[in-house]
Amino acid sequence: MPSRRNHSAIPPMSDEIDLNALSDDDLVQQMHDDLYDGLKEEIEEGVRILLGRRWTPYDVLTKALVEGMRIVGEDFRDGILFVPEVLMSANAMKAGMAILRPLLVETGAPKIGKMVIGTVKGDIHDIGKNLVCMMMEGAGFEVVDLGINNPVENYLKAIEEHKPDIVGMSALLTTTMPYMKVVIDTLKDKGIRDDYIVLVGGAPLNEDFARQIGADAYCRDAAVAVQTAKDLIKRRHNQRAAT
Ligand code: B1M
Repeated sequence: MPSRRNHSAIPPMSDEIDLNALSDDDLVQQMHDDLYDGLKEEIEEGVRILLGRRWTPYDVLTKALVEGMRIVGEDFRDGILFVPEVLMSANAMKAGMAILRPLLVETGAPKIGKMVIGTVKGDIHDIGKNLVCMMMEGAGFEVVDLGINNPVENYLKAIEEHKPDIVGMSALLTTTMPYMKVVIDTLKDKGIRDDYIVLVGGAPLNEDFARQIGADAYCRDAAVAVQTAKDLIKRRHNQRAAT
């Protein structure tokens, strides 16, 4: 089992640790280690403990899970972790997210817009996209999740079927991010590009790239995606009201 650099001061054998006995800070450190080691059950337990201590689902998500995944990402990049290990971390992360999902999407608010979103063709990374889905749902958007590895045809079919306000795309690889332009160019060719707000996100993207491919905005993270979606929907409504 991989061992994290700068491991926390807590002894490494997670199954010998009573997670309940740890302070909040130590528990979060331990969860970073457990995520690193792909320990699904420990992550589930940690999430439940933090929620029981009245942490908000958003804080559990960002401080315990997303931060833990950031550390995994660094060591994956540096060749310390490899695909099978990262897959285990990803599964542990997803298990934690599954507990948080109903809490984050719980909202009695009327729907403020609809988004179709998917990870683009050739790309199977979905943790970030799933997070965006959860946060958007929590903010009152209806979300149609196309999953991973989506060719342009999937976006077109979903647009036709669901008539969304927003088309969202996620890409985590430098080799797959250009495919976002394929989708946007196809919308342009069909004369429907301006019918939708197009939002893009994923670690290798930036604002320049989003501008170059003709997206409406680049979203650095899920919280930015929510705020950007709200702002652009509002702007659209105002424009329509003015005409
Ligand atoms: Co992959 N992987 N991976 N990987 N992986 C990266 C992306 C990489 C940067 C790691 C590295 O440093 N080397 C690297 C890409 C390098 C590059 O392109 N320059 C890489 C590589 C190379 C690969 C493979 C090619 C490895 C191989 O096979 N040799 C392979 C590719 C498979 C494929 O897609 N065809 C691969 C496979 C995998 C796993 C399957 C093992 C696993 C994915 C599991 C899964 O997703 N179900 C995996 C993982 C987990 C990662 C890292 C470690 C973590 C990604 C993640 O989940 N981050 C990643 C390293 C990294 O990113 N630092 C890496 C946490 C997540 C919350 O953040 O996804 O950025 P993120 O999402 C954020 C924002 O970006 C934004 O909001 C999210 C939430 O705040 N956002 C959006 C994302 N999408 C959005 C869409 C929006 C809006 C905002 O629409 C509106």
